[in-house]
Amino acid sequence: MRIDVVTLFPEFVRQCAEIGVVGRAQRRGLLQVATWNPRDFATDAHRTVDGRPCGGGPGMVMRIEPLRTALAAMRQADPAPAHVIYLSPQGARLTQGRVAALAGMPRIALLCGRYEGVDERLLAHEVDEELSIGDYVLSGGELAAAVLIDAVGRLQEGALNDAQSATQDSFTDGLLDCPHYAKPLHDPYGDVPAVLQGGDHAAIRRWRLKQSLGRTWLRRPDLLSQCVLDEESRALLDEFRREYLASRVP
Ligand code: 4FV
Repeated sequence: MRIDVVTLFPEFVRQCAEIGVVGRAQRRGLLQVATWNPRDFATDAHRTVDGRPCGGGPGMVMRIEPLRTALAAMRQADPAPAHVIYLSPQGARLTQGRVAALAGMPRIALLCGRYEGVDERLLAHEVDEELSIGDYVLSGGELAAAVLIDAVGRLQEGALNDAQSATQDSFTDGLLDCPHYAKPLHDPYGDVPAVLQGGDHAAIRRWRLKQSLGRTWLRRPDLLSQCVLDEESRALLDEFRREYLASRVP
């Protein structure tokens, strides 16, 4: 997969994509991240990329021309069509489902805003999709782009040493993840649950599913309402709820 990033801070984005699983995915040739700095495509002496907002108001706005030229250069560099994404609070919320869909594309391009944002005409003519990583305001789209590169990069076939870990991710089945433990089995902070020490993999699978269901019910009931639970899951959730409510009776 190829990811092109249009950003005023290319070194930051490249560094984010060189660490951990994503960095390894790049070294394994599973992922290629390229950056394009609009300032390199500004034609005036001061290499201006921003302008005062038309109609007045605070801050600055990213101008059309350097971005249009940078996007044209990006397309020129590789014939593969790019699905262009603008990261902004006005976008649809990024979900694991959308991440999985994007991870299957051969090429995406991420447009990182700065200042108050980007001239709307550029967005209307060049952007296929607008995505938000959350309802808060960042000083730039680079962190959101790094989030997307990481989420998509780790799903590239062969990126995770144990492909299974992607299938057992949070949200993959719409539920929050179960608790995780490592040795020591006994510690002042508590013991590892006995079921995880018993080697009964069927019981371990049920325990983990029950914990995921219970946590989702407690912490993200909005997610649970979007899930279609099978008979086993309904029974395990009922079991969790009964035990939880019983544990809270003084
Ligand atoms: C953002 C978000 C975000 C808005 C103005 C960049 C900033 C500045 N991007 N999810 N939340 N972007 O806050 O994606 O240009």
